Amino acid sequence: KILIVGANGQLGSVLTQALQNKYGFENVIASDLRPKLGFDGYFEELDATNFQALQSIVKKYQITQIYHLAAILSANGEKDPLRTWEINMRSLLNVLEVGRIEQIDRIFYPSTIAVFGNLAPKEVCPQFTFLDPSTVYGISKSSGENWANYYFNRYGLDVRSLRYPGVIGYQSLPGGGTTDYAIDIFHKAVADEPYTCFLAKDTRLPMIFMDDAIKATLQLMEAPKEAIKTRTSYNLAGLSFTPEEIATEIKKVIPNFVINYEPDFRQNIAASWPQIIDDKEAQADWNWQSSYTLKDIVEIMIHELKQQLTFA
Ligand code: VAH
Repeated sequence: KILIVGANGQLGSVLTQALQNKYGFENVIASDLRPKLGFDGYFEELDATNFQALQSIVKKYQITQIYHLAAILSANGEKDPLRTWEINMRSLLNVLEVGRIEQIDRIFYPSTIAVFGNLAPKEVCPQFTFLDPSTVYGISKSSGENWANYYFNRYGLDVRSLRYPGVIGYQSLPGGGTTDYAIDIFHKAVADEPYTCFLAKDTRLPMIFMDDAIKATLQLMEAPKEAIKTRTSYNLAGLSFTPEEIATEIKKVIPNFVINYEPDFRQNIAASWPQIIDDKEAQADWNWQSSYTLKDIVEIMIHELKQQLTFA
């Protein structure tokens, strides 16, 4: 039985469905602060900063795997740094502790390219380098990676983790990250509205298509234990592009699309992150390979969002 914490989020909602399809409806328990309208499946209301509440759900369903996807992201996190730290760390420590006490088989913990800061190489950022995050979100995730590694080494808890780039999907909306522009831009484009980008036009960032992000997550979680050599978190790459490049690609499909640039505080966050990620360890250890180009992503996003508009 699998428990998903943060099942209403951008990634959580899509991952929940993927897990239901793969392991069967009755074997997946979604949880989040509030129930989600129209959700199809097993659901529990859960605030993961409450250890007892988490433990009782784990016991109730005899949970064997946890995907812990709840967190406050980079841009939102800066509004209240201490609260962000509390929520991101307390929920992780609760998940790790419940994993240890209830002898959970496997835990998934998402990390991020936000663990890197100005000391890490910007072009082609390797797996092992300085971690000097610029946001409280990044600080919580780099600490979280070390906690994951600690629980593995000290207690043998099988925690696995990926450093996601910005995730682009049509199924859900992101919640307060710096890479959100790459989803927002499509929603404006298909509605025939101009888009005002909060990053400068030449800000190159690592991104990944949702289907690739889900594929990588399932692949990592299914890999044999011996294959997982990195117990902090794996670098994961899809592709990298700038706002100007994605706008140019969108204009090939929607010629009237207009983009303006008004960089705000998120520009500084983006500027502290690597532009390109080297994920050769993920490729070597568990055969990771991304499959979507910018052209693919733009075509699929526009097609799917147009359909959503038609049927809404
Ligand atoms: C954010 N999408 O922008 C997240 C992320 C790659 C960064 O983890 O905060």
